[in-house]
Amino acid sequence: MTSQDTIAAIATAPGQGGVGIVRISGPEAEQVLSRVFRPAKAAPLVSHMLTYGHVMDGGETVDECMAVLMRAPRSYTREDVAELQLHGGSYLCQRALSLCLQNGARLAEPGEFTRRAFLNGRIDLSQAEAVMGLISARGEQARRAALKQLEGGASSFIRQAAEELYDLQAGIAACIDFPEEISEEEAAGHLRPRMLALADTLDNACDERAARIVSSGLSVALCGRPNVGKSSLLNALLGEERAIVTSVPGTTRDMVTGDMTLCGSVIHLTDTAGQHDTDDPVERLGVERARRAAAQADVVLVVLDGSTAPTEDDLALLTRLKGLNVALVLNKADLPARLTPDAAAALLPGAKVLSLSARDPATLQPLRAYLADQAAVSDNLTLTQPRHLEAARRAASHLRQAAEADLLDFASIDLQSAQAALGEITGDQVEERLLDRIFSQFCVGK
Ligand SMILES: Nc1nc2c(ncn2[C@@H]2O[C@H](COP(=O)(O)OP(=O)(O)OP(=O)(O)O)[C@@H](O)[C@H]2O)c(=O)[nH]1
Ligand SMILES: [Mg+2]
Repeated sequence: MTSQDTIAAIATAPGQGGVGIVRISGPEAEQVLSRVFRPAKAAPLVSHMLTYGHVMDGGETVDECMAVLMRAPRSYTREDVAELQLHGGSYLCQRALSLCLQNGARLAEPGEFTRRAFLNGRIDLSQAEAVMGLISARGEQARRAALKQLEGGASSFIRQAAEELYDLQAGIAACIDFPEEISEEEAAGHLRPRMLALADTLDNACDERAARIVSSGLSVALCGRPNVGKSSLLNALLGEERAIVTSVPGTTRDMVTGDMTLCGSVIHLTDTAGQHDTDDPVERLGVERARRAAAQADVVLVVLDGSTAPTEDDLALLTRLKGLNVALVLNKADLPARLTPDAAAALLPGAKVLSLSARDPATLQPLRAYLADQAAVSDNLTLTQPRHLEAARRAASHLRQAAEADLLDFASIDLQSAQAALGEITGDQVEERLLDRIFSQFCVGK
């Protein structure tokens, strides 16, 4: 696979739409376009200008369309790029694509246009990944983070760190090459604090929780003993009858999930089976799943029935959840209270207590505000992709090893490893296999 060949793919999503776009990129893009597109007025195409005409299969008109040619290097891939803007039907797009393939292009791999943009130096690897981040963003928070990355936020941070690393490596090389000018102790005394400071800077940029929330949303588990109103609360938050609600304890056996967006953040809700001591084998499986969901959640909402006194099952559950990020939801506030917010707060000191009724949507606002607050992450987040965090942590760990090395020779090897880890983020040092893995996650046509 080389950029010597010309690739084509449908760039718009499958299904019917106002327009459907077939994109072509490579040295033959203009020729392929000229073979399948006939402009309404016979005149040469002007780069970056839309031209009205028809897609032709020999003498047969296939569709009326607009075409645009974007000559290199002012294009997405930095190659010649041509696009056909057709009527947005799946069959039409397929037919136009087939024509391009019969006329000199080959079908693009997933992400191949963006891969070419990266290989041709228009964007670095972290920016290429941000393109997919933007496409898959489900809320404002993810969109903002991906755009920042696309604009080079992560790249410039990593490049600055890489510059400091080069300086450190140069310092060590000077000491090894000119031992009479600077002693090893002197150099180490001077360079080690800088290695540790850089390791701290990298570690501080790695906020795994925030990064996970940006990419997958805040995961929230609704837990509690049977019949307290967990499923009712899920439905009330989602505004739809997602889970079955009955007055029979043990109604929910499996997990029921649903997503909502609050202040631009995606909140991933999981309703779980009521947790209590039971011999019923099906319920027990449900309870096990509920416990797993709680352990994996960013926030556990323990639902309590405010119209009854706390039971053994409530207390056992609160004990089991110690150490997790728990908030107490006192449900059924429309009924006479048997458990006050103060009494609930005493059950789990320090936990947030929210009183509401799943039957009255107007009472849910404080819970929504609480969840939005839990999902909020700093706008200054630099690294948000798990792959970048892992590489930055690895670089920091090599820097710490370098700072501890007895001999500068060894430190130098650790610094090279740190440099390689940072290079994986921007794609300066990257194996073909890693590129294959990253771009295979892209959609075809991007
Ligand atoms: N009065 C009142 N009843 C409620 C409220 N929320 C839920 N209920 C009732 O409580 C009963 C149990 O509700 P569910 O939502 O099924 O409870 P659950 O916690 O999911 O129960 P399991 O699935 O069995 O664990 C149903 O009869 C609901 O209508 C509320 O805020 N006020
Ligand atoms: Mg339920």
